[in-house]
Amino acid sequence: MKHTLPPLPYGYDALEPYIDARTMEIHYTKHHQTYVDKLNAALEKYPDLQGRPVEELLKDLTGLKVDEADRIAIKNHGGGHLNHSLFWTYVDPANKKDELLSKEVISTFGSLDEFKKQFSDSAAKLFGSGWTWLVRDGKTSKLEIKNFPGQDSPITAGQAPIFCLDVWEHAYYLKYQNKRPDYINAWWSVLKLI
Ligand code: MN3
Repeated sequence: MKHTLPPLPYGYDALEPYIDARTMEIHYTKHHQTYVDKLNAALEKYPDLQGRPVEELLKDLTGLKVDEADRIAIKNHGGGHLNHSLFWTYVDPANKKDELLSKEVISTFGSLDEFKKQFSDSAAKLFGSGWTWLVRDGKTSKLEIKNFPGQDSPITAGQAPIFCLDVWEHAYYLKYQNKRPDYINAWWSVLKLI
């Protein structure tokens, strides 16, 4: 079984003007597709792993019986595949506000504005390429804002994904160039979950 690009349930222009159609098209059909293809290539030698969901591979990353180079490839490209699959669902224009989550965010961070400020700061400060996440910690069950470098998945670190922001330059460069804070600001307009 090969991993495949999940269908995008909305048009490339659905997040305009905040995230432009050209960026969405390239991000989904080129960047995400490449992670899928390279994950499949990394699993070629391991037929017993090919049927396992990418979440399982990433949760059990250190326990996989694979060569070290392939473990790194599964981490990077499996992470890239899962991160993008989740990212597309979090910004789905059909999403509604999650009242329970919003209440928990307010009780954890003080207010929605304070949460957004902390999350935006974290995303702005992330050095190089990576993702900023709202996660639920596996041990404390508390909500936390976390940066992960590259395509590392919170799942590998024992944290449950709530939502995320892709701060790789490929996610915003065409429209925002070096102005990452403008992209972060715009992204709040397409995140309807809180
Ligand atoms: Mn990306």
